[in-house]
Amino acid sequence: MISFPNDVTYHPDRILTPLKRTGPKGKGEFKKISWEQAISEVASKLQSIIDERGGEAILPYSFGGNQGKVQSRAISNRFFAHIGASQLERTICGSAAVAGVLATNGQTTGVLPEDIVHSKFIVLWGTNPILSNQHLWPFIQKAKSKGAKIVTVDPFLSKTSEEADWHIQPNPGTDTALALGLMHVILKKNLQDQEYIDNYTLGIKELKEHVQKYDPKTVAGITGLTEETIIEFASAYAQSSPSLIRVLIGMEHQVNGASAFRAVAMLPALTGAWRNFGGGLMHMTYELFGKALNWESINLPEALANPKTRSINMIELGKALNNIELNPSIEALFVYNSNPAVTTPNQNLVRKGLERDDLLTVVSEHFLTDTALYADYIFPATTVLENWDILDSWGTPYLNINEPAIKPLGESKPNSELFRLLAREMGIKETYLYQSDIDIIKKTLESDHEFMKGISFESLRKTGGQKLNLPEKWMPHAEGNFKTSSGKCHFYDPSLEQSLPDFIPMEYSNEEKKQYPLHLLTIKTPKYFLNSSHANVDHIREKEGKPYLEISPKDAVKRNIADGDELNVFNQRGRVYITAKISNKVNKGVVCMPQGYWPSLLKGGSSANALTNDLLTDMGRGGAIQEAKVEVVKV
Ligand SMILES: Nc1nc2c(c(=O)[nH]1)N[C@H]1C(S)=C(S)[C@@H](COP(=O)(O)OP(=O)(O)OC[C@H]3O[C@@H](n4cnc5c(=O)[nH]c(N)nc54)[C@H](O)[C@@H]3O)O[C@H]1N2
Ligand SMILES: Nc1nc2c(c(=O)[nH]1)N[C@H]1C(S)=C(S)[C@@H](COP(=O)(O)OP(=O)(O)OC[C@H]3O[C@@H](n4cnc5c(=O)[nH]c(N)nc54)[C@H](O)[C@@H]3O)O[C@H]1N2
Ligand SMILES: [Mo]
Repeated sequence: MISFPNDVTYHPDRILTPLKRTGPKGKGEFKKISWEQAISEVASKLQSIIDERGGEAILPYSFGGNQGKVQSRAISNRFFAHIGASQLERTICGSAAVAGVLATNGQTTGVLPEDIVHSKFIVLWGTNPILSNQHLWPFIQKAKSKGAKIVTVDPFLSKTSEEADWHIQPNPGTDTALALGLMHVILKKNLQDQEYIDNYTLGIKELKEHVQKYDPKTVAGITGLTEETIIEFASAYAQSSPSLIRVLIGMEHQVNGASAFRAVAMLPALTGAWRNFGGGLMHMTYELFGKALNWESINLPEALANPKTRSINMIELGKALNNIELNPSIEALFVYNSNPAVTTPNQNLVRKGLERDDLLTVVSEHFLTDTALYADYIFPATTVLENWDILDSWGTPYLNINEPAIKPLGESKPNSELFRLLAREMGIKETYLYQSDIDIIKKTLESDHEFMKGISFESLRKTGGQKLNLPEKWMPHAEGNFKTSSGKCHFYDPSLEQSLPDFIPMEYSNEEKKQYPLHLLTIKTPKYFLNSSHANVDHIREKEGKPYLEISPKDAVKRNIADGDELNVFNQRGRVYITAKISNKVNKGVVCMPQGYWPSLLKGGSSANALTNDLLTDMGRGGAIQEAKVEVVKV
């Protein structure tokens, strides 16, 4: 078992005082200093940068560490907006997926998680719920016990795929072609729901013409699947009812990632799956909270209206830190709720940036992460057991309140308090920077929306979390009601750069293909890490075991690699030393290693993201992290 209190809050390695760097960057040599000194020095350094180079020379960097609305955005966003900092495009997770689904449906809230128990044919498309969506898995099992067939679509034989009735294993990044191929078969076999299409969709004529070229033979060539598999999958999906496709983010990290989501999202409208309770697409639920809560309390318009400052995409952190032509160049990086030296693609470029002696790096953390090693100043952050917050949900309709269970340990402070202290030190007068956490939460809950009936600050304190007050049977598109500009499901949209989703693969030169012939997946296979979180805890890392490169028998033989051999996996961006595991979990041509391990704790000092790409996706400006080619040799 892992225990959050023991493994995080009370962990002996926890940082409990502010620290100031004493040795070279990256070496982890620090001395303890007081909050007064740390705040005074950081505030004065930020102020000098603002005076000399302008606020845009400061870049905040935050993401998934804390997803509470108060500790992830309210005060920090006001602070950075006020000082005119560069804005961060926070697109590393979900952005491309959302952009794709929105292009088709206009909203991402489809079937709700608990309603999956009514489904009879469940496609887990590029998602691995046994590991990555553990609260959904029991409902999938319940559906299975009631006779549902479970299908996974995944280039990797994930834990979930091992449990599924049918694992369909396409080449990575080819889902757009597969989805269009399924549509080809469905239309050819006349398995579509014509009435649903006529009433609630736009562009069937264009789609029909478009999918002509995605015949099973062509799609088999692209995906590596057999023609029979494609035909059988299309038929089984279209003829089962209720049929559900569950997507999360797995296939978004490809150059074609958003198009894949856009195409997959069309399938339930083509077959009319939305008509049946438990049928349709299951994705996110943020729109429900968008309506339910008073978001202006978090994203205070008067505080955020100000800056028209430039945006830097978080995927491109390495490029941004090393770009001397940026005007102004980045002089200060302020990291909280994130560990970019591990989780951001193109790790070596990120580290090269972090090594810059002229860069002021400030990190707020629980632990001395690989990012914090490069900090000039580290602030000790509270954990969720020690601060207030309010949390919406990514994929459920439950609203949660986070009430501190204990007083902050040591000198740790919530992120919100850190930014209040900096604001005060910098002489900022605006009262919105000093609003208390509880006041923000209470105001966020001030909403007359019907979804909030029966939910209040007091009731949430009693229950911890409550389901939004939704209609008993949530069937958003049983009768259309898409949230697109036309109110219909968009098979075709001339306002988009691609009016129809198309499979456009990454182009590699013959030279590159020869040098780096293997497609590398770097996915969340560790059960007990949350991205890079918890990967520093010895007994958790022991439970996960050391990382392996999964390689197919054919690719291994070709390279004279045996199980357990030490390997050097490399490309033009970096190299990772890792042990071989010959397995049938990947097809020939694909290799896979886990993400999340800290480079500093691995032999060779690099982890998965040393090999990944910082290219952006086709829509949504996400990261094509999985578009990485490598070669492997024995060391
Ligand atoms: N244990 C654990 N749980 C987690 C996390 C964690 O780190 N550890 N992280 C959390 C976070 S931040 C997120 S975003 C969610 C993500 O949860 P998921 O959306 O489930 O995403 P992943 O686990 O990244 O990938 C799911 C599957 O997609 C597959 N995949 C990769 N490329 C492709 C492709 O091109 N096509 C298809 N069809 N499949 C592909 C991978 O092989 C993998 O098995 O998980 C959350 N849950
Ligand atoms: N190769 C590859 N790279 C990936 C992915 C992949 O599948 N493959 N997945 C991507 C995805 S989906 C995501 S979401 C990102 C996640 O990437 P990150 O956002 O970097 O997430 P974590 O690795 O969990 O790091 C979060 C850090 O925040 C700290 N933290 C937690 N709570 C608090 C708090 O209240 N205050 C402060 N100051 N700090 C706190 C934790 O200690 C931890 O070090 O990684 C992405 N990177
Ligand atoms: Mo994520």
